[in-house]
Amino acid sequence: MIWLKDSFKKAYVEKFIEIQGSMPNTGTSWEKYRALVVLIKEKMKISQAAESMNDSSPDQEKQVYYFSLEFLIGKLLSYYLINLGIKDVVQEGLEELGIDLEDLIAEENDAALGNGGLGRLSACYLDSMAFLGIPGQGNGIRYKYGLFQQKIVNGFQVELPDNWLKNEYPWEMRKSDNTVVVKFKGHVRTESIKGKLTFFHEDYEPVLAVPYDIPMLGYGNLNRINNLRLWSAEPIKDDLDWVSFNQGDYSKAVAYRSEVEAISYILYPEDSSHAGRELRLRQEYFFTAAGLSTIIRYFKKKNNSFSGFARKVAIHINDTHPALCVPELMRIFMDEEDLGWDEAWNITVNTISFTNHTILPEALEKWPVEIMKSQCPRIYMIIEEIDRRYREEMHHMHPEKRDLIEHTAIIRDGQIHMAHLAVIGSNSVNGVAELHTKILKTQVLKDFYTIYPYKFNNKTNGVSHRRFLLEANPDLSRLISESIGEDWIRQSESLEKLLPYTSDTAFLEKLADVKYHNKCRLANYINDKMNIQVDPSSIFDIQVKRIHAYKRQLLNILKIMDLYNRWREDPSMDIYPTTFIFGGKVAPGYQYAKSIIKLITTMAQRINTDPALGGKMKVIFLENFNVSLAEMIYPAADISEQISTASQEASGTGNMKFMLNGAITLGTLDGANVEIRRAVGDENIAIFGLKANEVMNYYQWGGYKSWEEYQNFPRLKRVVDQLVDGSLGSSNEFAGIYESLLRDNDQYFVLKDFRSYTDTWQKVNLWYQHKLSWASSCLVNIGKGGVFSSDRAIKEYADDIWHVPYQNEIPGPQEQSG
Ligand code: T68
Repeated sequence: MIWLKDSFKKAYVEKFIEIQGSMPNTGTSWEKYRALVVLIKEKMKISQAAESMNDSSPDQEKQVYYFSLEFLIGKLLSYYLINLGIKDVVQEGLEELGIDLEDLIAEENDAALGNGGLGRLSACYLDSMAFLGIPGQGNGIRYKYGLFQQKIVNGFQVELPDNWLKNEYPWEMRKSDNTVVVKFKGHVRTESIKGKLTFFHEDYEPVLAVPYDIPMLGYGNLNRINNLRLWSAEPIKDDLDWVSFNQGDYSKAVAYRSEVEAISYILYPEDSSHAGRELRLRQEYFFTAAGLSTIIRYFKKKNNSFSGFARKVAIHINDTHPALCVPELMRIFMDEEDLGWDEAWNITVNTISFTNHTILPEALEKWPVEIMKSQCPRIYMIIEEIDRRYREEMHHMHPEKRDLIEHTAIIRDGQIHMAHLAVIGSNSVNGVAELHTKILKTQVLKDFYTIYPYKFNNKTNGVSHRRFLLEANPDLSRLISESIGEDWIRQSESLEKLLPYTSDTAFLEKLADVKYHNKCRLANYINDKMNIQVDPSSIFDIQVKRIHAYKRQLLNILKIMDLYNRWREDPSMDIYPTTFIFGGKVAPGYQYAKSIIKLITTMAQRINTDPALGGKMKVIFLENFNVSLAEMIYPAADISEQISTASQEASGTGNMKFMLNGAITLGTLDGANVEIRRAVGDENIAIFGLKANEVMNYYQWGGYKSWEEYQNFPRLKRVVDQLVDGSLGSSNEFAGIYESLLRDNDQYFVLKDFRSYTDTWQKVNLWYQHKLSWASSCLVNIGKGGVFSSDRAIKEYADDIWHVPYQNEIPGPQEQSG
């Protein structure tokens, strides 16, 4: 689809008049934005049902369904204009109409239907599937409220609702015709009919699942427009309960309505803990059941037997949140399609694959049997039966290993272990970086690894380099394309062609200019938003991600406190001026992490207003870190802080986004940092701290005494004491942090790693002063970043897990013009 400027202008004006009944120059920015989105959708003919458009052949091509409670897609307009190859034409055409495209882009809400890494990963994966021509559909929830918006008030996080659907969301299309009913509660009546046990789910609470589809457009690939299907929960009658109304019980009817609407009301803001709330379980069953019913309906249109199901359908579950796919698919096959247990089980296991994203024990999902039984009684029966058969089979295979069975069973101590259900019910279990997969095999899921070694595999995460480099960093993209051509946009590994330029001074200077320009952009934003001036020629040392104890923002701010102490003592200290930038949200109930924000903002206030420093240090906490802000931050970074306690960060993906934009990683050997180091070489990354096996040995055998670290290093003792000795104000705000370090023996080894962290930071600071050496290392990071593209990751999923073909040679948008 290519427009010439004049035909675009004509089409746009006509569309605007059609929608608004007036000329564009009379409209608001919002109206202009909406008209542009509607025009693009029509032009691409994506108002048709995506499934029929992609697959008109009688024989169904294999479909991949990516089930996730989170899709953090961010803004689409600007990105889609790039993917369609029409951004320039549209920009110029609008300009001639007196409209600034940037104003329209600013109107779009950032769709924040996710918390962080896991949610953004699913968005990147849909992007790459569309690009690679894989028929891959997302399945999730259309939350009325996305992740809260963060304000910083008096240094504290305050949460505001994210009412992203307040205006309409023009990318989505409601597909009422595909509405399905999901059944909750009630009870199951069992009857033997012609010698066969038959199950009737009675007195259930019906919930309508109404799908809204968002088109997923890959770069240059218009033959394949995929679909993100998000389900909204609605009551079955417009206003009143189907039963209670007839019985005159209005309050019950109203309760029914709000209970139903609650299901898709809000995204849970916890990114790393499991609270076990009933509503969360209802969300999980809701989108799982609705998604599966779509899959079955579509499959039945094209096939008359289920025997080939797993050859035509791959269902991927993003963490355990959609693990009810296992019993629900069993239920459909047995109760609705009349298959026997064994056949249903074979198909189910062969269809489903599972990714684990965390080893934090508090994040592992467990549901009390009682909640499952009351919300999903039939599903509970099936889980019980899966568990019974699993135990029986294990007993036959390993009669001597009672412990093994107990450790791996699904139901234990009145709880349902969702990771166990997911492992047993799927054909593939993958971790998200090599180290993480190894920890799964040898620690967290080691018993399962002995039982099903063939299921385990690694798929190191990847990020959309088109979103986080091509779109986010236009100047760098231009420099790259001018030097090595445009192949890298479609083949991220081609970025390696940049490597010969590491000794080209002129090129390195251009690279440094681009970085400087991006830093100015961020500095202006900071000035506008916070009225703080930061020096774009200072080092931008950045840590942006969710705030969590294991990610150790604390280590970073203690380092800053230490530096500040030393600088005040010795103003002539040879340290290059640095701007420390933080950003990230905290789950509203996570008090400890909230106090970390307060510590950062307290130090920021102090340092930024200290005239004696002469601006050598600044500390910035950027509020409301989200996808759009991220796209401005990564291109402006010199140092990428990836400092989690080794073994705790499954992969990280911010590390990859920073790298692709030419930042140097300062990090521990954790998650994908390990692979980043291997890719760039020791001399192009700064690594410090305990190794994963050292940390795990301490966890297992003890032997760490944080008190000793504190006592033996005066600089460290001083910053820890400053948390509670009144230097930061009279309140007792940071006592909890202090206690976590000393009384609770510093679970995340902040004190243990402090010395090597500050030493390494100082070396990096010196290194930065050798401009060419630094720029050359930045370039190595960009050149080696291609392997961390989600295209690579998705090809691996397609080859090893889903067994679907993809296109390797995809023409760019320009070449498709006709
Ligand atoms: C992240 N996990 C990992 N979880 O922490 C990160 N959890 O290392 C990894 O790179 C990323 O997944 C992608 O694999 C999360 O982001 C969640 O967001 C989450 C959400 C709900 C419940 C539990």
